[in-house]
Amino acid sequence: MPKLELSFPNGVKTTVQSDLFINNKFVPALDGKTFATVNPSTGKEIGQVAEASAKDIDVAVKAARDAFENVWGEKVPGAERGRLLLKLADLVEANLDVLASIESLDNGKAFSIAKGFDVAAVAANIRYYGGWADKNQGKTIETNDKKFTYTRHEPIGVCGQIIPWNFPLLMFAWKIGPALATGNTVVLKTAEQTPLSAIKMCELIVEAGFPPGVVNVVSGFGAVAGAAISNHMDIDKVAFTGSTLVGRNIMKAAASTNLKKVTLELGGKSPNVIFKDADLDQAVKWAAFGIMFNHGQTCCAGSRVYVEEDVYDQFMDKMTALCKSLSVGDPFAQNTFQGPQVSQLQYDRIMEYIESGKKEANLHLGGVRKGSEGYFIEPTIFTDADHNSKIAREEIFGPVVVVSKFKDEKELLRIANDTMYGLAAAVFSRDISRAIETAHKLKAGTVWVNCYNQLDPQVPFGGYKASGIGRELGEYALANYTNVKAVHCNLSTPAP
Ligand code: TXE
Repeated sequence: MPKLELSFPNGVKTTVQSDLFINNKFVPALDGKTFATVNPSTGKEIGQVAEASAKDIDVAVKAARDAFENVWGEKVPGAERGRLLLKLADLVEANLDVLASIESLDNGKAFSIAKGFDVAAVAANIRYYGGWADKNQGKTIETNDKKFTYTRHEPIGVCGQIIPWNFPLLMFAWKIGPALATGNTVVLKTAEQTPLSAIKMCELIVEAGFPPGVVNVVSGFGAVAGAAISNHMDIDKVAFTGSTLVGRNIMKAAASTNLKKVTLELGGKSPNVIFKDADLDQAVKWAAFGIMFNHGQTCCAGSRVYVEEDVYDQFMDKMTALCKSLSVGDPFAQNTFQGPQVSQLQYDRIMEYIESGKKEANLHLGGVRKGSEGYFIEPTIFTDADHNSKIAREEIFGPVVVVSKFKDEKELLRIANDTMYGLAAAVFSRDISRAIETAHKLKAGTVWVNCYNQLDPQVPFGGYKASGIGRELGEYALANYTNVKAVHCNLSTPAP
């Protein structure tokens, strides 16, 4: 298929392949199908990309299997795998503007944020796992002096990876980094809303020198290409980030096929607790960032804010002023903080929540579309929502926050933890004992103290309860991509 010729308002020009990436080659879908990727700022098509079917997944899996058996896995020393990952990280940095421009166009996030946060973090994550590639070791285990026993951390094999559209390139890095460092090969499906930045990355994967078949990237839809991955009999592990609903389907598919290993990173409805002794100006800034960053399309978004009664009015005044001041608009404009939601479907879902919220709570700010084209929504605050209302319980995945006041700390903790989710939480207080005690009582995989949305490649991320299974990032993620083999060597015990 022809390459897409892209030129951006910031002067960057580039081309992007529109095909599937299998065996280090760009190839059209076997049945020639394509689909449109849309610019969410305008609602207009950017171009057509290949639409993978189950047959294409078969081809990609075969490439990944051949590579695993012959040119990757334990065939390649960790130091060499690490060298390639470090080279890839350097190439990402050398192509920062191009990658960030593509991300901004296809997803709608502000170019400055795509560059300063997303793509910078992509390089940092890949580099971090490059460092791990020759350091993930087993143990020798003492049993008795007639035996030598040890463990090996072996790669699992072919990994299917299915990613969402909210951080297209960063999720790509979170997935391939630990998988490749530990010697697995990959068939990764991008989200149908945002296929372009990952396809561009594939050019860098070739340039870095990864052997053919180690990384295979397919664009396509969840019900077809995604389901083909989770049902595939020759995929050894599936890693998924997306909705809780689809996460359940992926587990079911794994259970009813080859019991492939499953890790899931799913939704959230994260509580953010502001005590009266917090530095209120800072707490307001972090709380606004906690929910409005990435247009609310963040799995760990602080969508439920609980403020201690004594400072509630003050908090609301400051939070309202701050949210009003956020600049919503063209992702390529210099001061933009918030761009459009990713798609018409996501826009509609959020507006439906806002409509239901109007019946259940007090719409304090926003709640309306911004402009006349694209999928822009004004930062929205609800107050006086019952804890059991839909907007207080369900993941909205948009720039919509529910702020409530609390008096009793015990009751607050009960409400904060009364959710099916457990991805993240935050607490603001100047009293460090109180903050840490609260952090320990919140049932979430990540708790931020006096900050929000802080992610480091070294620190694990993942969910309690229905927010997921397994951990990404840090040393912990390596365990999701290795089988532990125990080897018992008999030194001198005669047979019984
Ligand atoms: O997610 P889906 P959607 C949440 C958020 C959002 C909601 C719906 O609340 O509003 O999910 O978003 C692939 N088998 N999150 O509809 O459908 C799909 O192609 C295999 C939270 O976009 O879960 C895409 O690649 N794969 C979240 C990926 O799954 C399937 C990020 C995510 O899409 C599939 C995104 C199937 N049957 C949404 N169906 C987070 N945790 O960060 C779809 N997919």
